[in-house]
Amino acid sequence: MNMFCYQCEQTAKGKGCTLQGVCGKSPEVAALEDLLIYALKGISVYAHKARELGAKDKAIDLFVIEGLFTTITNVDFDPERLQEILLKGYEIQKKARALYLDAYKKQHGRDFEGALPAATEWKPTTDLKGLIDQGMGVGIFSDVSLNEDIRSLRELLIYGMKGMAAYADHANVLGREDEEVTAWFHKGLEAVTNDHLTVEQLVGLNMEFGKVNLKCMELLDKAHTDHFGNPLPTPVFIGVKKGPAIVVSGHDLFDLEQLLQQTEDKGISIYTHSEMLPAHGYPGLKKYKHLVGNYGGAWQDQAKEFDAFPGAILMTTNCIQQPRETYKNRIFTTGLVAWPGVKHIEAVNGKKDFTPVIEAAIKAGGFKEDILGKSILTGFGHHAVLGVAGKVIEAVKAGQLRHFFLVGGCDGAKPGRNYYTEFAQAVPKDCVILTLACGKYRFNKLEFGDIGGIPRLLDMGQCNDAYSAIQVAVALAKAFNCGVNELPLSLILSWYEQKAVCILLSLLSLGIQNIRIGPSLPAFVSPNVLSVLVKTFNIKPITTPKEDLAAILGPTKG
Ligand code: SF4
Ligand code: SF3
Repeated sequence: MNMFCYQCEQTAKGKGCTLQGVCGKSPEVAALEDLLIYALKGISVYAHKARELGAKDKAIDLFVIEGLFTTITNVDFDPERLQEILLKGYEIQKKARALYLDAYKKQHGRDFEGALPAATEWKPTTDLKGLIDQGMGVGIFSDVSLNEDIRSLRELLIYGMKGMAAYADHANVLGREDEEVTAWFHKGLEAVTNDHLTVEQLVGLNMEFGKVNLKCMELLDKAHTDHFGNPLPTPVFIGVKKGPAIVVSGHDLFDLEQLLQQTEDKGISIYTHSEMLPAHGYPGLKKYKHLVGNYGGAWQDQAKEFDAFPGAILMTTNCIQQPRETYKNRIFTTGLVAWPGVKHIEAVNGKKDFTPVIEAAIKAGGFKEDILGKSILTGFGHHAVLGVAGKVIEAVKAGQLRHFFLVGGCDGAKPGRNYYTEFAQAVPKDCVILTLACGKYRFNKLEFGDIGGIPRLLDMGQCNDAYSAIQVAVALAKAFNCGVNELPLSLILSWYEQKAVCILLSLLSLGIQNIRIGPSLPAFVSPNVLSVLVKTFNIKPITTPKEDLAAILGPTKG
């Protein structure tokens, strides 16, 4: 076996990528990412123990958050960049050790002498080959004798924390932090090195994590709405405008804002791509006249679409795929995204200079003529939806609005994902579909109409805006004087990468039941762990749109 990775839905044969990642991750990158996770565990053991003694350090916290984010599917494919991160990680480890040992001595009046997990002793070799060899020895199955349920629950927690790290990082660049969220990264990573934890304790920690992730999504929601204003329902143009163009992908709204500022009055049109679509709803971003529209579909269609895009491309977060040679000189990465040979825009004192992207856009020439297109709607965050809550509640009470479906999550390349298109199309006309994340591209260009002025398809935003969906569900439950599980609301989720894992854990931690999940179940969930989830939360895999709709609405009505 060259590598082992099963963290995403696309994993080979539904079991694990062992020769090469289906995502394009090489065994070398897989080993370096395994080593990074190992290094982060060691750092967090110190950081967690230091925090218990009242000592903390911002550089350590940020390194762990960014390190986790780096290992999310489709973020960093560059061995040399990973090498740099690992070498910095060793410096951070030494800092964390000193922080803990000092705090210990201050508290106890003597030196610490106990034993700590092996990861705390990691020392890198300086060459890339040596680091890859080290990484091969610390992967998911390095401890073959580990109980499979313990392994499953540890990986579930690590993947959830990777997702939360992305959200914490986005909040961080906007100057927001929450002590409980930050501290939990260290607590969680320390817990997965603890050989004494039982299955029950790890299940409990996963649920506790779900609550903390909810707090993190709330933090990011606040960071976004304080900085950019509350999203407003907004039509988004999906044609193109003549002239030079830049398309911006990923989730980082702050990157988009900086690019919009730097391209004002330059005659360049800015387009959103994939998870950047909800940006159009924010007053602080929609005010820029040259933010003209949304280009293309979800991430898995990028090679063909970027090829055809006569401008520059900026990837702010996942999901990047191997760039074709035809556009390799006009695609740029920033933040934690990296691809070997692709130009990276670094932040200097929190600010980014996008001049190379702008120059590449001008050089590429842009669109030769306007291409008319229709508009799609976005901007239905919790503020907008709750603003018309009275109308919604009335429609439900009058029997005009029968059921809400949250059909959302990640998109991906598998043919089985047509389920979500067919499901949305089969939802009866007296029901509303809430959606979020990039899975919406399966159906967001179709016509759904409205129910008494309430659009039947409400785009609530990015994956992190699952927070909005939860807020709306809680408010509806309050209005109808029932629990969220008693609402006429069903969750039909699609997952691909680790942000979906943290969102799922948040939903479960709130006690939300009957979630349907697809297109397949996670390979890292062991049969016993799955049976706990099924027994406690009645989680189920999707079947067919017809069968699932009949089960939810009743056979005669569906
Ligand atoms: Fe395979 Fe997904 Fe891991 Fe990539 S991230 S190597 S596709 S399991
Ligand atoms: Fe999509 Fe990659 Fe997950 Fe934020 S952009 S949802 S897959």
